[in-house]
Amino acid sequence: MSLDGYAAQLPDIDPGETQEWLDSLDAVVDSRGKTRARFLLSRLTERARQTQVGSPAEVNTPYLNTIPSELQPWFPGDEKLEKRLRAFIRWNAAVMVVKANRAADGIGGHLSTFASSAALYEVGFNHFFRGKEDGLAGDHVYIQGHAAPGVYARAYLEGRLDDHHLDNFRREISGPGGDGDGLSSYPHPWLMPDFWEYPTVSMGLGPINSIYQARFNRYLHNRSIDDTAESRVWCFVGDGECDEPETLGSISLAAREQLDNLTWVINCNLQRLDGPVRGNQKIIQELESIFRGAGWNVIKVVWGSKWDELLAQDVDGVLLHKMNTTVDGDFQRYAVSDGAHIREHFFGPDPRLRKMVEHLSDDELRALPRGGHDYQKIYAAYKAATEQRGAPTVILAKTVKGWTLGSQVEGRNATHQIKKMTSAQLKDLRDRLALHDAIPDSALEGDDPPYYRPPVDSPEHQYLMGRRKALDGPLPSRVIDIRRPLTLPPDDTYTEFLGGSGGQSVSTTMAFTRMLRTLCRVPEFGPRVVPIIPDEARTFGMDSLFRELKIYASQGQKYEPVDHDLLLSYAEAQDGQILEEGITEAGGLADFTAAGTAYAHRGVPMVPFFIFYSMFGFQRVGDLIWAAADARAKGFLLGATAGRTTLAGEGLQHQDGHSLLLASTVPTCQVYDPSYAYELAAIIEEGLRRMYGGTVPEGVSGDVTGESTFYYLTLYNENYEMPARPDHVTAADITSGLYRWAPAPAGPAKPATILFSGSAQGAARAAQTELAEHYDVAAELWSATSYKRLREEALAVERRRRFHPELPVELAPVTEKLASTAGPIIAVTDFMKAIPDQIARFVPRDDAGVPRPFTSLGTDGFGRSETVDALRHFFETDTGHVVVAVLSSLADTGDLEPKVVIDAMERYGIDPDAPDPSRL
Ligand SMILES: Cc1ncc(C[n+]2csc(CCOP(=O)(O)OP(=O)(O)O)c2C)c(N)n1
Ligand SMILES: [Mg+2]
Repeated sequence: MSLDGYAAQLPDIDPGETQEWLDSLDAVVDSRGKTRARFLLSRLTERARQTQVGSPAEVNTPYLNTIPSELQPWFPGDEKLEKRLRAFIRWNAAVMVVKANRAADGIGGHLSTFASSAALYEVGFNHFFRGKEDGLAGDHVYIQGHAAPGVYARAYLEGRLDDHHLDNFRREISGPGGDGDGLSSYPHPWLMPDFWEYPTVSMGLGPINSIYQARFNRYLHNRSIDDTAESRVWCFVGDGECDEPETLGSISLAAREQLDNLTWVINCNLQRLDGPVRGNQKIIQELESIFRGAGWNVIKVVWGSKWDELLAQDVDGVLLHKMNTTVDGDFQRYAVSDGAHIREHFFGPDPRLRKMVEHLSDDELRALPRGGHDYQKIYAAYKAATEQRGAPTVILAKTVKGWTLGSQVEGRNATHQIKKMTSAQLKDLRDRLALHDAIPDSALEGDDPPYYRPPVDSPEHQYLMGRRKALDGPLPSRVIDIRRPLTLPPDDTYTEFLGGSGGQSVSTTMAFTRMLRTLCRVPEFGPRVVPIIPDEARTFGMDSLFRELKIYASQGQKYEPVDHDLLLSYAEAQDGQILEEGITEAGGLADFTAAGTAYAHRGVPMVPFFIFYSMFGFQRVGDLIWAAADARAKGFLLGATAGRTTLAGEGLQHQDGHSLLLASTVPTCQVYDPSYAYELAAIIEEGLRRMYGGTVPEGVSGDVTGESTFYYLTLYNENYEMPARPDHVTAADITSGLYRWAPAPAGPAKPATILFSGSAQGAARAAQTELAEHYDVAAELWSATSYKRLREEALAVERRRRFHPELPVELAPVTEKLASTAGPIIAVTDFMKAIPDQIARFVPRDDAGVPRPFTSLGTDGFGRSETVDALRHFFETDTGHVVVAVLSSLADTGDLEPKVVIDAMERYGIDPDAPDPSRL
């Protein structure tokens, strides 16, 4: 039994009256049946809503269209022309995929996703989606990745793409024309930077990004940075895609933030890649309850107009009952069945239903369309969505996967991956689309089916272009029009970090917090900084920023915070600057993407700094980071509490020794592991200039505002005195990835070179002293801020030499730098050995032409809960291990007696037979 706490706990002030109501209901159920009872109840709740009785929302409604036909608005378009345009687009989308696969077998492409959603997109393109030609940012439209052929087909009709582009679908490098002018398989701004804006093909990422984009638009508006009132965010989602946790994971935020600037269109074709999405249930009903429960406005578009007539006759509720009780697996079956089967199995069992469709032929029965193919129903839903206030809207549109592509494709379980069509199938498609005049039989006889584009002076073309002109130009279109330029901070902003911490012990995280505050205070530039913090500000010691910068809260702070009397109280404000996302790294990354692409998507460069637990960044939301790179996002990602041994006590799932490696896999990510505050300042200063400064170096992918790149920096929580920037060191030395930090001490005879990064600086420096004091070794110290950069530059040199043997020998920067050092090279890091190993191939050779010994000390293996000292000893990266590594290398080359190494191990308590930490 389920209890309603409300009715059970409040006193009944008139039990007699209550009983009368209950008796009436019982009487209706007995005499008129349950359908009638349900009908009356639903009328009562509707009335209660109208009179604002405040009855709780139901999570499900019957399996019907939300907007009844009598409330459908007049359709303002030219129905005939739109239908014809849809037919052209459908045709070209199919032909480009078919042709691509005839020309290059296995090149892939998708026919059936767009075939099911053509009307959903086209109603948007003809009536709703706003472009940018009025000088504003327009709408943000997230297109389902697999629907790309349909979007190319429309751009072709608009004259934005030509035959050779379509012929080069999925041939981005060579293509038949060999001009590299191909079309990317899916929406990739990186590869088609004038066209695509939102990379969506990794399922679930488009949906979550669209929510945070809508919220970020509100943030910009509330902070008086950009007027976003006219921009709507549209996101097209697959019904199968809803299984990804990212898709539904943040929908409550959209309702909580009252994002009525957000519309989702879920294409419920009931199928995903392998088969039905919910064969045994109904995906539309399931999604309805989830979205209603989360506070969204839900509009179901289930049935096409022809069903309205049948429903009007449904006095016994038998049709509704059948609709409600038929599962999706059966609906899919009906989509592939002939009229006789539908008559027999859907309408057949109940004589009242059978009678209802007596007047319809088998063909008419089969042609009863689903709502998602009915432009009038779609128009009504989109209009209602744009007029909705106070909540986001989701449109659940029922379609057939592969619609119009013929019986061998439509609704088949294999439909998602069908990419070939025979000439006969294409002929059927041509007939179905009534394109005989445009595509004659003769054109389909050979192996090269034609595209079709109506002439420029045709009514179709004029209409198509006229609609887009009225809606401010074509879409998707990635145009960078900087409407509000960014002024970079003056050079002296960073001076305070050059002098060191003056005897005080601080961490790089503390230094960064101070830097962030300084940057936020810079006039003009400051408001463009977007600090993003998941629920960890206190962990990072950044809670001091709450009061000064305030946490963004669209509705302000309606309560008095518990710590209101403290200097550092929890302060929320409508124009707050900090995005405090709670425990969602995915949400923080979606913020980062929205802010980091605002230069392109809104013409307003914004500078996100997203600081997270380094373990929960690339590892946890790596795919969102990959998509941010594809979207050409800019900004700074900061992995705090970095290092496998710098975070005491936390253990295996917290101690990060590999995010630098993961970060190095992202082509546009600049990866740095600084040890000192002045290094951090140099990297941030250079980063701002590279990303947001005016000119882009030749050969680098960028735009008018700077390079399309972003930074990943590690921040540690270990406190030590921040040294001043050594006099001989320039900012360029620091950002180059490697520079000599301290020369070898005078006196000792044997040379060695130690490279350190991040918090490993302590062990390296102590080792230098130990080596000089006890072992007659003079080690010089180098700070390695970015092994990724060193490796990339070395690879570029290697490649140049491979292809240009005629040029004089050129050394990689890292090789050249290390050539000025002597002795064995030992690199120590709080990350995996693979990080320094990135340069192992590029160490210089000695006078005899033999590569100098190179040893990486790092933290391979799972973390442990322990003290920092114990961890560093365990992972073999502490002072003693650095000393032993140097000595052992010297012994290897015969410069030292092995006994010295054994003595040193004893001195530093190293057990030569200790188990290997990377294997435990
Ligand atoms: C994260 C992720 N996993 C798997 C895929 C591979 N994939 C591409 S399309 C598809 C099925 C899509 O089904 P649905 O979301 O219902 O879209 P439809 O094509 O039916 O509109 C799958 C599994 C992907 N693109 N992204
Ligand atoms: Mg689907």
